[in-house]
Amino acid sequence: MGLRKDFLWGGATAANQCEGGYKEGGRGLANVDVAPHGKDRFPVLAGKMKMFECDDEHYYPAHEAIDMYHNYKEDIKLFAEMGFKCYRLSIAWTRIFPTGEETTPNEEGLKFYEDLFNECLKYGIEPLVTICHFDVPMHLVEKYGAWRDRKLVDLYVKYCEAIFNRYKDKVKYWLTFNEINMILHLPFIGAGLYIEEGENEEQIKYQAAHHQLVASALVTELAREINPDFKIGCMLAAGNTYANTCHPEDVFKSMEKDRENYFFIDIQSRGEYPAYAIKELERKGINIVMEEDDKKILKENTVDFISFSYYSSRLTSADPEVNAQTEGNVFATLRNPHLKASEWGWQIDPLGLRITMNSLYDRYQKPLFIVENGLGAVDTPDENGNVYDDYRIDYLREHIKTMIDAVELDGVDLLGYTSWGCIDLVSASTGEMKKRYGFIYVDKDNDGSGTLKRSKRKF
Ligand code: BGP
Repeated sequence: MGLRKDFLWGGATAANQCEGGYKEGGRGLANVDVAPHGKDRFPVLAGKMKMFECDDEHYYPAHEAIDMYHNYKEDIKLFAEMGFKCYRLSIAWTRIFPTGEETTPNEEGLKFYEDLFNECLKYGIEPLVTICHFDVPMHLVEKYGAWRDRKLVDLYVKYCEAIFNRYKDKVKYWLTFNEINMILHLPFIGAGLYIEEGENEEQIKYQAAHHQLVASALVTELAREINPDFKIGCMLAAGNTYANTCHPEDVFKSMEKDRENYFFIDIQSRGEYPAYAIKELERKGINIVMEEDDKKILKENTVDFISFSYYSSRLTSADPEVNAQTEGNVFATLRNPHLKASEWGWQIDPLGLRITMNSLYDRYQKPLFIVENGLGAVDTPDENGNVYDDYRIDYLREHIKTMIDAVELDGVDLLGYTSWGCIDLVSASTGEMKKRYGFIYVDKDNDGSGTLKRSKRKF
C-alpha cells in the first residue's frame, strides 16, 4: 500500500517560462518569444492577433524570464536541497534547431541540456523532459503556418531523433506535447497557429492536431528503437467537468465537454479516433486529411503513461445563457458555489484531483503522472525578504492528500508528482511574474525589474 517506492516527487518548469537567454547559444526565435505581456497577450495566444516579430511597444517576458539559462546550477542545487527526486523541464526546440529546418542540430544547444541533465543526475534527480512545451520555431510559423502543415511532422521527428540519440543514457521519461488539448483553446501557443480572417478555425485546429498526434506516435516508435527503456507519455490539461445541475441535459453536456479533451488522449493511449469524435467531426463538416498509414501509426504506437496538469475542476450547463458567463476563459467554466477561487479565479478543488485521477485511470488503465499542480498567488515578502505562503502550503497539502487517497483507497497507479513552477517563473496565460507558484522566490516583477535573486520560501 502507499505510494510506489520509486515515486518521483519533484517540480516542473518549461523552457520558455524560465530559461531566458532567447538569443544566446545560437537559439532561434520561437512563437513563445513574440507573446507579449499585457492586454494583447490573450489575442496573440489565441491566434487572433498577428504578432510574428517583437516590437518596441511591448514587453516580452520570455526573453529573459528568470534567466535559468545562466543560473540552472544554483537552481538545481536548491531543488536537490528540497529532496527532489525528479525535475520536469522542457527543451526549447529552437536551441536544437534554430529555424527547425537545419540538417544538423546546434551543438551549443545540445550541450546546454546535456550539462543541465548531468547537473540533475549528480544529485540523483531524474529528469522528465517535455519535448514541446508550447514552442514552435517562428521560421516554421511563417513558412508553413506551423502545425497546419504536414511538413512539421517530419521536422519534429528530426528534432526528436537528435535529442533521443544525444540523451539516451541520461533521460528516461519523455512527454511528446505539453497539454496537447491546448490547441483547441489557445492555438498560437498550442501549435503556432494564427487564424486568418475568414478561415475555418475548427478545420485548421483539428488538422493541426492530427499532425501532432501522428508526430507523437511516430516519435514514440522511434524512441523505442533508440532505447527500449524509454517511457513515453502524453500530457493533458485535465480537470473533470461537473454538471451545473442534476438535469440529464446538464450531465450530458458535461460528458461532451470532457470528451473534447479526452479526444487527444483517447488517440494517444487507445490508438484510434474515438467513435464520438468521428461523428462530431462529421457533423461539423470537418474533414481531416490523413495519409494511408496514419491509422496504423496511431494504433501501433500508443503511450506508456498518461501525464496531466490539474489546477481545477470545471463546471458547465446545457443552457447557453447560463454558460455565456464563461466566455473568455481558457477553459470555460462556471463558478462552482461550493469552491473557493484563487486570485486569478481558478477554483480550488482538491477532491477534484482524486475524481480526475479516477476518471483517467478507469478510462486508460495505464500509470498516471501528475506533472503540474499548484497555486498561482501574489506573495508579499516581509521586511526581511521572507515569504510565508501558508495558503500555498495548504493548497498543496490538500491536493496531495486526495492524490494519496486515489492511490491507497482507489488503487490508481501513480508514477509521480511534480508541482508546477517549483521556482517562480513567467505565467503562461498572463505573462506575469506576480502569479507565483514557487517553493523558491525569484526577485522579479511584471515589468521585468528585479535582481533575479533566488530565496527559499517557508518549508
Ligand atoms: C499550464 C501550462 C504551464 C503553466 C500552468 C499555469 O497550462 O502547461 O506552462 O504555465 O498552466 O498556468 P499560468 O502560468 O497561466 O498560471
